[in-house]
Amino acid sequence: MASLTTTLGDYAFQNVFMNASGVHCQTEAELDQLAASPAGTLVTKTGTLEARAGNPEPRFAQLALGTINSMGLPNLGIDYYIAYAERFQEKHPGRPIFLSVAGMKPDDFPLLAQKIQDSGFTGLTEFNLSCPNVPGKPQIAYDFDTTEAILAAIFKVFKKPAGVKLPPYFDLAQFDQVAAILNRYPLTLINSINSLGNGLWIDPATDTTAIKPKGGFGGIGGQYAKPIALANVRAFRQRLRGDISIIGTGGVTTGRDAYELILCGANLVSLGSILATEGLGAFTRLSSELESEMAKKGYTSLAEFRGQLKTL
Ligand code: RRO
Repeated sequence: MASLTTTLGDYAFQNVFMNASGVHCQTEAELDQLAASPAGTLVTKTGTLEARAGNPEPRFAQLALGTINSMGLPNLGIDYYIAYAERFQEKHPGRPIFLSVAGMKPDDFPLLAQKIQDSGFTGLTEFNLSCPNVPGKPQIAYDFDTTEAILAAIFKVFKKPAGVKLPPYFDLAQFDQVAAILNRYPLTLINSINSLGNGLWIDPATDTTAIKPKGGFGGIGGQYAKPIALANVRAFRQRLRGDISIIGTGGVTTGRDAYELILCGANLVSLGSILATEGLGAFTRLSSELESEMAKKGYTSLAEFRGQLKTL
């Protein structure tokens, strides 16, 4: 029987799947439902220093092969998610979870880091450097100088396990540059990739965009993103220090998709669009499909094929 247990840094998880931040994780009720699902762990909605309402609706739409969103960082604020995580730890010792956080400006990042550092949180923190949807704010991790400055400021105060959520990159020189920066900091993980920023979908019947914010531009997820996600996980696995683990995110719709992200080097696999579309049942279906794929290939553990992509 194939096992889906996995490790990331010093942490162990009973199942390789988790939610992607933003999906089913804004409120305590949603987070509790994730905790009761077969997912191996969970991440909160990206929290900011102050709670935010986000962008005007409609701001999410289902597309033929995925989703488009311009949520605009709606969240209940970092204090809410830290308090949730502290309660969760009490109730579920030995089940590490992730906080996701983002600054509305670079100077917010060390303040967020300090709050988490000063809290009782013992899990992992994902600093989101790649939200594509706040009007007027660029995706931080496309600006390498700002990325480096933020990492330097975070690690001055932050001593707990930390990672960064990255946008998709498309040029091998970018992978070299970003990996060189990341390798200079005591990161435990990266999460690759966020949605494909600023896509546009047009309704053929009405010639209208699918969502309202930013003139219809939004982050694209689902099957559209899978080949980009595979390439990003693979490219970073080849360039990052061995002690930096990877959460693979992007376009996972089947167990085979998850298998391929693990072949590229993923330690955990997160579900975004498919979780939004299918609901929590996606964890059961994908776990069973991944087990079948492993059985077909003769594997009983993820470690046997993680990172073992073959090339010609
Ligand atoms: O809230 C959002 O609009 C959002 C965020 Br913070 C993100 O990181 N990725 C995304 O697709 N949407």
